[in-house]
Amino acid sequence: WETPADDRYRDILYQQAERIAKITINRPEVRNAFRPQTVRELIDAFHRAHMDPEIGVIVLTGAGDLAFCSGGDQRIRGDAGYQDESGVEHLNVLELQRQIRTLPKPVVAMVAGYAIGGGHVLHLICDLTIAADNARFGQTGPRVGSFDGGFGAGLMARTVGLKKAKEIWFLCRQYDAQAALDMGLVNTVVPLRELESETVDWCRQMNRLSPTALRVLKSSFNADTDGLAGIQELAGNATALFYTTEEGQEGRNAFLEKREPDFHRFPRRP
Ligand code: 2NE
Repeated sequence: WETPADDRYRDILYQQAERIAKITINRPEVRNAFRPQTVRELIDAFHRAHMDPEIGVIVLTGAGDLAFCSGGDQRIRGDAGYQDESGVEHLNVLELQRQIRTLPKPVVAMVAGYAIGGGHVLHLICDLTIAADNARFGQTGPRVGSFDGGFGAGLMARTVGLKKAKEIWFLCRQYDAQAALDMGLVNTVVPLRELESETVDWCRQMNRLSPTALRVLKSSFNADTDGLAGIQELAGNATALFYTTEEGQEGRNAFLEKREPDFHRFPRRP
């Protein structure tokens, strides 16, 4: 990676190269479990990659080979939720899920080792998942007194089918990389030593394609699931494209020139 990880973060790393941003959860001592600080930093890093016009694709991963992410840090889970440094209980991981889902660039989960609990939902939310052959997937919520009934349940069902999604949540089993591939939970499985190069290869391929086409497609995939918010995303892309047309600009120009707009010259296409 071209840039050294910068030191503004404590729990994550942010690097970039070749129009790819790599965001790494860096808490290997707890299998990359997240705490409020981690989620806060992830939200900042994704916002940074979102806003950077040099970045076309974002990779989310975990430090080391043992885990992508093991979900919420159970050590700081108080009686009413996950506690931050000042003892306030909040996690905001649902906000992070929505952010990954709606930001207009492909997000790729690069998974080595465990993607478990809330960490499993994070890979699910990403647009694509490249798994190493040592990857293991699963939910633990009903075992540890938790659940994710939002995208964690609904998007899971849309991804692997309703029966399989219920099995994943109701039995809390673990699935190896091949089983995950068979049920459509990941896009490909590669030997661990090839994980990074394969992921970069997929990112390079996407970076060679039309960013606008990828952007509109991503919002299209969300549109029906996300109801009006999904339509808003898709329609926002239509508005942005309309702004680039002479017809859109005529409205602005007429306002600034204090005259009536002249839309007659624009075709009423069939
Ligand atoms: C991930 C897994 C399967 C790994 O097992 P293994 O055998 O490879 O490692 P081990 O020994 O269990 O873990 C290594 C160290 O990491 C800590 C462990 O406690 C252990 O620490 P030490 O004993 O060495 O001090 N660790 C691992 N995961 C942790 C976690 N999530 N929080 C704090 N410490 C953790 C195995 O470790 C495992 O099953 N982990 C727990 C997974 C889990 O239940 N996560 C929470 C699910 S709920 C959730 O994420 C959630 C939600 O449902 C809704 C909203 C938001 C979050």
